[in-house]
Amino acid sequence: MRVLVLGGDGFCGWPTSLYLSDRGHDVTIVDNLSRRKIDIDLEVESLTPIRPIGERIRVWEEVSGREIGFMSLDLATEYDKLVAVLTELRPDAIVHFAEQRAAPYSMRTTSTKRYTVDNNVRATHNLLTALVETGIDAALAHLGTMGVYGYGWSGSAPIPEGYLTVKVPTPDGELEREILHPANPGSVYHMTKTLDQLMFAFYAKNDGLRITDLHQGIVWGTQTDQTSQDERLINRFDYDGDYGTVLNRFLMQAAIGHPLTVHGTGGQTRAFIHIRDTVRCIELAISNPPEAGDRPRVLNQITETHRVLDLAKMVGDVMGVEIAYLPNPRREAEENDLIVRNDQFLALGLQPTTLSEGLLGEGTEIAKHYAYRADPSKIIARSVWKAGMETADDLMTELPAQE
Ligand code: NAD
Ligand code: USQ
Repeated sequence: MRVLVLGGDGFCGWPTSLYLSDRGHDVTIVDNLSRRKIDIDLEVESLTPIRPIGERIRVWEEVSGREIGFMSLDLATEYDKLVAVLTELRPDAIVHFAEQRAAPYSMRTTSTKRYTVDNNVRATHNLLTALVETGIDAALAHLGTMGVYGYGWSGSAPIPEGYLTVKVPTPDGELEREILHPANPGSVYHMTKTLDQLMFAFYAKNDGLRITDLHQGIVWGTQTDQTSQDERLINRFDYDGDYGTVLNRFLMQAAIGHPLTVHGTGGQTRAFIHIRDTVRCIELAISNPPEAGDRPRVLNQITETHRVLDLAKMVGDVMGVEIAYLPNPRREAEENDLIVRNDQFLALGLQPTTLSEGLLGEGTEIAKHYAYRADPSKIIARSVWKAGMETADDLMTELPAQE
């Protein structure tokens, strides 16, 4: 298949591009490299030394003999260029990763809230209108998030895959309907994903676009079989308070002997997936698209759920580091249950990579290997959901000083 990977320079996009290329697909990456620019603004770098996109692509060709195309393009602002790229390449499938994806970054300032909405909503809408304008009937797979459902809204009932069956009372009795699961975002970033869902529903209904929305859990791990073939292909590893996600952060913190930064009681339960499964799910999704006229297909792209505190205890026990219970900078429930349906990916043949000490060990090795690149001052999450919330800096004196 000819596949466009939008956001193909990012944490999920780069390994997906290499995986699809390795599997024989003809891949072109579209990215405006905004994620690299945000690192510069935040004065932080991926723990792993990621190479410039041109070098990454050259090394992949050297290693695999396969070419990957690259187009520098801002999906949110360069609409005409997007139409030109689509018209020229006429992709069979499009994978859309290209959004600002960090909840803490989206809550940092008024400016980052506005940027996140402007970037994400416009990028998605431009893509949809460009597909309609060009008449390209590509299978579109978008990376959504488990966070669109919110946490704890339906108690301990399993979260369905996108749609919920409800009973509507009428004077003549109850009607049964399937509706999009109510949206309950916990950050401006998550809110943009709920807005994306409405745009998908409209364009699938009105224009027959074939859309799959992948409600992905927190991705952990770093390397795949492809990115580990040469150090210059290494994937990014975010550990800072804005972009680092919880399990990778704990692995990195443990590797440098930093207390594990549990927010609040650590009673938050979240869904997880390893990066190796992310790339497999993407290929399954673009190979099994809905038909024109179908509503968007929603798949929960997760393999397991864990409580944050259980993860901290697991990492802490294996690595011999303490847990630091920090004031939670987010407005979120202290505790929640989470049971998630993921039947569709299992039926498509996904064999989940579950969290095991072996994989934790691999993550820890990478974190230890590049620990010299870590800036410990960037670890604490300082972005608060509401002005005036207590911050972890109040406890900083209690945390051991870092080199
Ligand atoms: P990332 O920030 O590493 O990658 C996103 C890429 O998109 C970056 O390379 C960035 O430069 C590019 N991009 C952003 N806006 C763009 C624009 N307007 N035009 C062109 N390129 C643009 O993020 P990631 O972790 O790889 O996440 C990819 C997608 O998966 C996101 O949509 C995210 O919401 C979703 N997701 C990620 C996770 C996770 O744990 N990382 C979990 C669930 C869902
Ligand atoms: N947390 C800690 N300590 C930390 C970091 C996080 O206790 O050092 C807690 C948070 O308070 C939260 C949970 O861990 O309760 C998850 O936080 P996270 O930063 O790992 O994940 P999140 O903000 O939800 O965002 C990430 C990705 C996002 C994706 C989402 C999937 O950045 O792109 O959409 O995971 S999901 O969470 O399923 O919605």
